[in-house]
Amino acid sequence: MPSLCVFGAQWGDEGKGKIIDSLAPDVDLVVRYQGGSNAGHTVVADGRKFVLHLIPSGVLHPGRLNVIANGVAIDPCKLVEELDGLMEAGIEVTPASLKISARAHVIFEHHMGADQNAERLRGERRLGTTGRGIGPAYADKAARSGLRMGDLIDTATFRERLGAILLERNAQREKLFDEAPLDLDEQVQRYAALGERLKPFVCDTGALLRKADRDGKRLLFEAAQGAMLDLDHGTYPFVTSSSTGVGGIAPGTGFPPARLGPAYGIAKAYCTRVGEGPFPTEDHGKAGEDLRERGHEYGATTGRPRRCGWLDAVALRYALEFNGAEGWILTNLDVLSGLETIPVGVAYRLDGERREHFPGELNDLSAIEVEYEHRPGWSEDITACRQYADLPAAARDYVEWLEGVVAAPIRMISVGPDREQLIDRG
Ligand code: 2SA
Ligand code: MG
Repeated sequence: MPSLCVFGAQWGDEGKGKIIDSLAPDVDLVVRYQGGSNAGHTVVADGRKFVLHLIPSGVLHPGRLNVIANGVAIDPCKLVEELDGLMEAGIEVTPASLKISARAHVIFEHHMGADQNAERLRGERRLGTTGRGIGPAYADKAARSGLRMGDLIDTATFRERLGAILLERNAQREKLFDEAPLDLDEQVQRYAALGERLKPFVCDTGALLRKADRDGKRLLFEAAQGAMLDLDHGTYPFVTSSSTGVGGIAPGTGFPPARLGPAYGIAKAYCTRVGEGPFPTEDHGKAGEDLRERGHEYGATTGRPRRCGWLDAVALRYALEFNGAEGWILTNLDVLSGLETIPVGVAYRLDGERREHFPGELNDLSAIEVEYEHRPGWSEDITACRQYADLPAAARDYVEWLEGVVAAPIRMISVGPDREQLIDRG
């Protein structure tokens, strides 16, 4: 296995943290390549819960090299907080176990302000962002006016570069939002100190990854958010500002696409979405609320209650297809235990016509009706199952029926939050 990519095949929060953590012992490097501290990857190890935002989910396994590659938008404040939190919990993170790309863009306070102001301006049409400055930071990157980790740690030029940017941003803050300007001295002092702290971790991670590949090391690429939040292929404009699938790896790392190995999507046995935007199989009633409580569906970064509903086979098929997934990993199957029947969206109806393909247009998405199939449920607690054969027959039927509907094999099944609660189907 040269490399492996694991991505979210829904709207995020599919359980990527847990799956990456359980795959980490079999690889040498774990690489985050997009998104930023908007992500919340939860890992439960020996009863202890860790929520990772920027640091790859391989960090709990000693001996792995964790890489924050160039495609990640880094809030240095949050990164240092995360490092300190891990150290306090007894997880050692050193420049030998974590590398940060000098090319990764930096999220500053003005980006967070711009994100939150843009949401306020949008009013009813807000996107429901995490407010972490993601959109404005990636916009600056594309506009070629961003600063990168390499600039942050360059003490000779940092002040001048940030000064030029703040001049423009402060004018906007004052004129458009009647907000106090950010003080250059204070900002330079704060961010330069963060840069100083992070400097030992910063290097050319693209070169490092290519060399690791040449040396026969195994790489695991860890996506953040979900395929349906992909900037190009998701439900635009209700998306995040990066390429959340396999397509983001090459630009986000400098790793040659021809060297990429198989990709696996992760999907929950039901579906959630946090933030605004289309969610065809959303359940607005009691069943949706029950899913939220049983699955503890609250944002791992913002604490926002997640919208809940049923597995959408149309969207999932699309997500697996455009990412070229060889198979997928089914998570939170235990949350469905006790349901008499389990609804699954199998097709859409638009203008009276049956559709099995995910529409690209937002207008079409708001007009669709979902066709459901109701599968028989099971009443047993499945959280202690470790072999596929341990699952009740109805749960196995559900799994095998899903494989058929989505036309892709399910490689692993998660039956609880702990790293042990996993069924590997090989
Ligand atoms: P942003 O902040 O610009 O990326 O927001 C744009 C949309 O992307 C969604 N988004 C997410 N969706 C699910 N999970 C995410 N991470 C956190 C979590 C979210 C949280 O793990 O729970 O705590 O609220 C994540 N990050 C971004 C976001 O909701 C917008 O719809
Ligand atoms: Mg999450």
